[in-house]
Amino acid sequence: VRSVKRLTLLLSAVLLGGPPAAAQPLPPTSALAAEAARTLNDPIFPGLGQLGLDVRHYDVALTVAEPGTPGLSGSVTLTLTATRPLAEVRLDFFGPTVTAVRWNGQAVPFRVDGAAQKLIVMPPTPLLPGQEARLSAEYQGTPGVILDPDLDLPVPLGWQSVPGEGPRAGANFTLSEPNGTHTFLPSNDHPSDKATFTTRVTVPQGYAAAASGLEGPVVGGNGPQTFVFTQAQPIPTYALAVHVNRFERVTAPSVPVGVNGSPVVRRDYFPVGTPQGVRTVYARTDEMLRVLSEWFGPYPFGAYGVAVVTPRLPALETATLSTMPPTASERTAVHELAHQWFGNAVTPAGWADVWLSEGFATYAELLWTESQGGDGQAVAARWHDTLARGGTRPLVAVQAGQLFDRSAYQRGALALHALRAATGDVAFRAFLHAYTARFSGSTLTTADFLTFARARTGPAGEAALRPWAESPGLPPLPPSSSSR
Ligand code: TYR
Repeated sequence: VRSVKRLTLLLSAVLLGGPPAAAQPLPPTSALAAEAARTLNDPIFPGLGQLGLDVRHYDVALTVAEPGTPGLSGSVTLTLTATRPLAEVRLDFFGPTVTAVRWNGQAVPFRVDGAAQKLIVMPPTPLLPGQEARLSAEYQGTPGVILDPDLDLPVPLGWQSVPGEGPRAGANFTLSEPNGTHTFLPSNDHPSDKATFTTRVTVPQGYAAAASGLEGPVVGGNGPQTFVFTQAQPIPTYALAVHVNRFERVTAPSVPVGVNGSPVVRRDYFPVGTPQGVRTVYARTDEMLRVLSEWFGPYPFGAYGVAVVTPRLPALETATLSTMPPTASERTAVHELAHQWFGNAVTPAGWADVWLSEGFATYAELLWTESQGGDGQAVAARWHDTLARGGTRPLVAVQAGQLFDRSAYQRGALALHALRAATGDVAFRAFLHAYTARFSGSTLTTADFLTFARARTGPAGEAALRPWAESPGLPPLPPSSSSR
């Protein structure tokens, strides 16, 4: 969703008395086809996305007939618009076999390009800026496997299957950052195109599904049941959570830290048999929500909680429902919660800017430590030591292996510590509130961040950030901020 552009289109449609596209002459067909093949040209993942495509909403229906096995059947309707004429719609997809595609309800030709990981759809007429269309796809089979050795993750990305073993039930869930969502969902799989989601998951009796957003009534009685979730605020595709397991759904009183003090629904999902020690890590989520919202501004979504998985994978900040391994610490819990603001609501425009997610989430760990009476400056000093010993780089990543490295996390966090030291706590907090208010629901680059910091905190704030953003070496440890 690119709301500013949408507003501009809407305004010009109103002012000109018709859709703006009608007035523009169309380029010749061959030029349109070449245009349609352009991706978003992300410097780290150049193949992702389609230039000019804007997906506003995904209405996803997934059926998991045998939890714990990879098989899946899906049906999705995307609400699309375009910011340039598109003769073809090229969605990222490396999933099961596509059986049907419809355009505004009418069957249309399509093809799958496995090498490019695209589902290519030919609409009856090009999609023009300002027009909206509904593209539906049906698919069934086994999701693709996306391995990126550079990322150092222990599993392939995307749709996960955990076979049942002994008393443990089979389970499935998504672990998609950065580019795994298109293993199970045809999508414009790049953070610059955020969208809202309706997710319906059908599972056998005895199982439960969980997904990003607020849960609606369960559909179905005896036999398979369908769980429905509405994610009403736009999120990046990688942040979509889908979980299937034999779950205990544990609710807690809502916490009034949403926009204008609105209640944030609290629910956690624990696989049946999850030990108490694992659950204890989440006993203070309400306090974490209060502490972080004081620093960051209102919590941006309608719900928060975790879904615990059994494999020992890295935790992931899936929207409204963080995905947590059984080994996660309280510190990891704070980190994933902070990502709801930074990553899910305020989103880096491309993968090179991922420190805007990881640096802020890491800094939240320090803020939480301080709120519990701990020594934040000691935390910062440890980060600085780690970077001094292990090496570091400027904040904007230039290759996949850097996305989740020490510099994205600790150097990114120290950049914020430097800003705080330069401005004092009061101005730093005001800056964070203004930042989330300005960029929640949208995306930004590192350059946008620096511009915004200068506008809000003046040349001193920008000067504190610059060396962290740009210097090849390690700037000195910022001093502890006084509570000015
Ligand atoms: N973003 C995660 C964090 O909170 C790390 C991660 C990255 C986890 C990619 C999974 C993944 O696929 O730090």
